[in-house]
Amino acid sequence: MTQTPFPDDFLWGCATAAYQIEGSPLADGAGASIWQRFSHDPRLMAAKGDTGDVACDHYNRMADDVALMKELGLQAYRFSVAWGRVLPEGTGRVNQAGLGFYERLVDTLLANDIEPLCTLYHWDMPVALDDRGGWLNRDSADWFADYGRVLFDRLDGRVKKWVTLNEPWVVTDGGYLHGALAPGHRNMFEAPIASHNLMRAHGAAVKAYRETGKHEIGLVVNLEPKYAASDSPEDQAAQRRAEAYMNRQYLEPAIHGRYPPELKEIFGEAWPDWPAEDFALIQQPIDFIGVNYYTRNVTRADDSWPLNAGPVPQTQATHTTTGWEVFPQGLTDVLLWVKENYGDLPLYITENGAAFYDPPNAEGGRVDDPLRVDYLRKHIAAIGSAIEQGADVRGYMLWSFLDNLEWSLGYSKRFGIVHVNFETQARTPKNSARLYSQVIATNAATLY
Ligand code: GBH
Repeated sequence: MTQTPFPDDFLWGCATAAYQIEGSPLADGAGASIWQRFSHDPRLMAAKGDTGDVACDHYNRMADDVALMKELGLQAYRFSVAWGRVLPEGTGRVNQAGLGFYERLVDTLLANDIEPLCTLYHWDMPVALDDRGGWLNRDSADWFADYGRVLFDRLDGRVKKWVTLNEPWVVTDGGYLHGALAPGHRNMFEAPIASHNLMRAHGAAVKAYRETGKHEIGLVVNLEPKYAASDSPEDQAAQRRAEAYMNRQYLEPAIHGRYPPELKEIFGEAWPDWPAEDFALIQQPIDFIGVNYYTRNVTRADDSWPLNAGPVPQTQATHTTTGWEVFPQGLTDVLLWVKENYGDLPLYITENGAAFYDPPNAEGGRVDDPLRVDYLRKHIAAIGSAIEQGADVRGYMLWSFLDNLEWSLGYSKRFGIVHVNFETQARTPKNSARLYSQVIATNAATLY
């Protein structure tokens, strides 16, 4: 048997998010989310007409979907809870039917020996709270902790790995600065406030978890290593700004209780002076860091871009259908970067995967997706390499189990290892799913 760098108890799974797969967003007394509102507004949604109304109909097909996970050999499944199913008004009254869906999901996973990883917030704030200012309201930290308590009380023990937020950078940059994602604001003064309140909410939820929770809770960040285009002081400074903005804006306060100084330079007068006590709340000890990795950036000073940092296009490289460069080495580099800058916390890859062209129909019951197979092989090997160099990586959650609603890009971008025919809802494992089953069965030894 070939040597594998992956430890015996390494956790292999897949990830999804509620609004992207569930459908039936208003069923059984659920309160609408900002994504319900955003996707139904043609002025906001880029892929007009694509909504989460049906998505993968996972809300009605949960048991079959878990059976398919079992068939593929998944050991873990990272899902998110739609806040408004559990608390239709965002706070206060609990909707037992909505909570019941997640309880059934968790029980079905456990009955199939699949470990649940539960994310509290994957971008779908209840509209009732958005109408009160959403993440711009300082009370959002308390709303979020109260919501967390409802889930911890009901599910801790059955769920042993919790995530507070998925990618606060994307929530802020997409939702409050550039308007490409819900709630669709474009406001430089709002972005730092939303970011800061997201981090206060993260801290408040971790603090609430410590009151009763007996297992692990962490934060998920999207990381794209930034490589300076040259040794010039200008490009080096651009690299530092880009890194501070995307990669350190959330890890730095969560782990070290401070912001990178570059943010003040980046936001100028839009960057407030924060109350010192906020950092004590934000810097709650966490049990792991979740890393979502898709691509990298080569960065140069370029004042036609915000941050005076622009990308250097990598014309020779392979790109996915979302236009992202395929760069496996970046995953090794970023895992070692986290270790170096944020210490020896256990790491999970909480998302990694790629959209490539797949047909809308799985003709003859098969989907040949060689580019995705190649992407996965290389990225999993890149994790192996990081482990060999000392990174404490404990698991890998492939994005994604199913083709799904790629947010404002709609159904045109397919990230699944299981093909979904959105006319018939038929599921067809792609060749990449077969590859992944082998990776799991051999703990990746077949890759070496
Ligand atoms: C994740 O975010 C989400 O958590 C998930 O819901 C989503 O479906 C999945 O990824 C796929 O998109 O244009 O080259 O500069 C992804 C975070 C941040 C990754 C922005 C790509 C831009 C790369 N993304 N980044 S580039």
